[in-house]
Amino acid sequence: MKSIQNYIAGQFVRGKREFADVNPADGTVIAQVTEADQDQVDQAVLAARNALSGEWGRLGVRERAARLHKVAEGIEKRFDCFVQAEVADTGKPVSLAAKLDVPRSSANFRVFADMIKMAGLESFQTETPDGRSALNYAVRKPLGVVGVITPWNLPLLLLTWKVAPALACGNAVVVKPSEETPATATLLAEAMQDAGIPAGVYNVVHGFGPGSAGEFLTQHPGVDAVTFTGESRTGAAIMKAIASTVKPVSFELGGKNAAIVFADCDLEEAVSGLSEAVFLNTGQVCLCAERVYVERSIFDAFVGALKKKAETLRIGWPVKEETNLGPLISAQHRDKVLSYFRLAREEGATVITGGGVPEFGDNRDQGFYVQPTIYTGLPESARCVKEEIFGPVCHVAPFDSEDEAIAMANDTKYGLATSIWTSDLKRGHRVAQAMNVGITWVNCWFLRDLRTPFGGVGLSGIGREGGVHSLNFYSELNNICIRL
Ligand code: NAD
Ligand code: 6OH
Repeated sequence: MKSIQNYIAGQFVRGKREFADVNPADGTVIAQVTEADQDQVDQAVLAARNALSGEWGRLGVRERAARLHKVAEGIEKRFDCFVQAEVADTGKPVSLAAKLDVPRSSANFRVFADMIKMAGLESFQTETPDGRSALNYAVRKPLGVVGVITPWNLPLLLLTWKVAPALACGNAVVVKPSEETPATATLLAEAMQDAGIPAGVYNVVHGFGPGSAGEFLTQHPGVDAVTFTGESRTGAAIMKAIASTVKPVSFELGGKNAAIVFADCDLEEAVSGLSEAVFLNTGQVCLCAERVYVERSIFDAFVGALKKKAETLRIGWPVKEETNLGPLISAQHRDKVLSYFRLAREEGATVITGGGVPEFGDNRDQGFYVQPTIYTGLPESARCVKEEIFGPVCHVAPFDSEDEAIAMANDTKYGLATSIWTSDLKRGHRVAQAMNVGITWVNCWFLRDLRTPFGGVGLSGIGREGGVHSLNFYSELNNICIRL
């Protein structure tokens, strides 16, 4: 049986306890994972602290950036291993891991390596009212030891999205990947070693949240900042846990994202874009649209076309090239999604397609699949319209005016992403600017430029990462004022 270990101070280390890593496609155990105890988390934090005062702390920005480019090369060199590990852990289709997760992970290192080399900071020539003059300028310093806690849906992509800028800014990290998807974080340690990232700069501790590595890390007095991606209620628990030590936090949390489809859109483009926005990664992307608002005159045509798309998705073994819909991550998560399928019916939904579990007649019946599902007919107050489900499911509702669409889209405690589908450019701008979210796409979805601000409002998060926003979060700025 494969074993997945912690990575502390440049060494792969076992612990006293192990837990099973399960393949969501058929429920089989694919590896045993070492669970880090308090001692090992202490060791990882100490290793990171020591690394800051060692070679890593003395490296200039150019050399740091060069090594991060080598990490990207190391990911590319192990491309197939990363793809296989991600597919086995998550059940996502191999085509998706090869197109999205792994290429984006090396891109994360390349972009932040380049950005830190180019990054400038403010300076001000100062004149005070009492006639003195000074020069003010800021310098960037690492935060120190950064705790990185990540979810299971895009494991390597989301981990490197935080690790790359943290290292670019000169920090050392202790990462706690999701217990559901431990493999690629440990594999990344090999790329770190090859790239000459000194021991202790990148540490991995495996385990769970409460009473395990996640909690040990967030509560650790030696951790200077915490960056977290995951559920909103986990964000709240982490915030509580770290309140007494007053650390900076960056939170990328859940969503209940809306899409607004106007009658003047290119219908084919909108249907195909929304099929991705609803079903990509089996709906397990924080940016996925679970609420789709469609102008009444094209409502029936849109629903019919989206149903057709949903029914032609190829649900199957994740390792097969032709598969474009895999299982959900776990039995527990499938129970949650199925409980919303039941609730939708109780709340009075019309089932356009799906709403159940596919039958294969082979080992996939022990996996965690659900059907791609579309509902209509729910009131806006329904729990299925208000709560994040995180599965391949959406509710489609009609609207009659732009104002009504905006009001419905914004009627949520979340505020991560929206997509707007229209061929009227002015309307696209106007509606985009009315959205209470961190990210709005017009005539596209999940089209990323890593220099742009990324994050959410309300229950969807605190702060922004991406581009200079990441550099600013992962740095302390020291402003220096020189009397002239
Ligand atoms: P989760 O919150 O259950 O777990 C995320 C991580 O937090 C895991 O590593 C987990 O072990 C750890 N954790 C759990 N409890 C903890 C605690 N008390 N202290 C410290 N660590 C703890 O999230 P998930 O189920 O893995 O991921 C799905 C959720 O993540 C969805 O809500 C989704 O919307 C959200 N998400 C958001 C973004 C974004 O960018 N906004 C991106 C991806 C996923
Ligand atoms: C959430 O599941 C997806 C998040 C995506 C990013 O953080 C990104 O940088 O594209």
